[in-house]
Amino acid sequence: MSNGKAKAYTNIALIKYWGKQDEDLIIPSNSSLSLTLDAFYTITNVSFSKNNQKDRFYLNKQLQNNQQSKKVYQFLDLVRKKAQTDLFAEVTSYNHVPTAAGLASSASGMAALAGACNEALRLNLSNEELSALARRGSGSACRSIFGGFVEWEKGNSDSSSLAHQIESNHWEDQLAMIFILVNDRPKTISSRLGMQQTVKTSSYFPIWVKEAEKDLIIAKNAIAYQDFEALGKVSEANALKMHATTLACEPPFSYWSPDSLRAMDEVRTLRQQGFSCYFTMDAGPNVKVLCQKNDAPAILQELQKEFLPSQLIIANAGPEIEFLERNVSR
Ligand code: FM0
Repeated sequence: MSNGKAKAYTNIALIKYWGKQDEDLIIPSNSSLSLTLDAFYTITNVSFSKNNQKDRFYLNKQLQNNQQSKKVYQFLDLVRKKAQTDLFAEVTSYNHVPTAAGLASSASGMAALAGACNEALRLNLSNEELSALARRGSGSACRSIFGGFVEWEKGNSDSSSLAHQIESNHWEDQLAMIFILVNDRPKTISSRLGMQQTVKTSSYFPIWVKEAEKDLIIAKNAIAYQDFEALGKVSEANALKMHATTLACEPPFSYWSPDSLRAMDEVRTLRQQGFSCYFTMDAGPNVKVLCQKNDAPAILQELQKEFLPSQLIIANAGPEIEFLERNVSR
């Protein structure tokens, strides 16, 4: 039997990944840039053993059905092939999310699973190689292998599409992200399906890809110069461009709910009042507010006038993947 255990933190993209050039290998159409966060993480233990009759996946102590386990099982098939083993696995995951917010956890989840498998099967992958492997589980997971600011270079093959940390002199430690969890949750389209529809049907998609590459350069410059306004501005603009692609789909769709609009409006109003803050949004209705750590308490106080305390969560920059105990007996 061989065990591996890893802890990976979630990440939120400032320059979004939206669209694949290769759906099977999960190679994106554009490079992206994210901030790893400390507030949400996944701890995953995987044990391969000849005593297992089949794969099993437990999330927060609940055994998941085949549908819920599909991506995990596909990932296990991939690592089994790599390690040339046919042992079945038991995967036990804990998602640490402060409230029952239903926040997406595929980034931290797949990163932790990749890390745990690397340990259990002694794949001896470097963090770069691990990033490429985690990508096969979920694209954004490749960025959760690293801490702080992370760039995922799109690459053009299985081994060249991977993330790395962006050197920033620890500037990320001076930043914060406030999550506004909106209550009016529309029926969501998964990011996998949403981007598939976008690539296939959105007339704005080719423009998006060009814009995202330009925005990425601006964001990297802003990080190099520790220019918060520049980073905030380009992040907000990039998120809006991503969401614009979905409106140009056939049929059109949107991840925004009335409360998302209210939250975005609130951020703009705060900015007019002199608060330095910018929003971003992913494939769901929650709004995330990027600000500087020193300003976070005052901005939080303002947001509390509009939203319930339970709807607001502050996150700081988070670390790279951590490998927990290793226990192998053969
Ligand atoms: O995180 O189809 O990784 O850059 O969150 O599993 O590769 O769940 F806003 C959307 C994340 C997409 C932007 O997509 O998709 C970002 C998004 P997969 P993911």
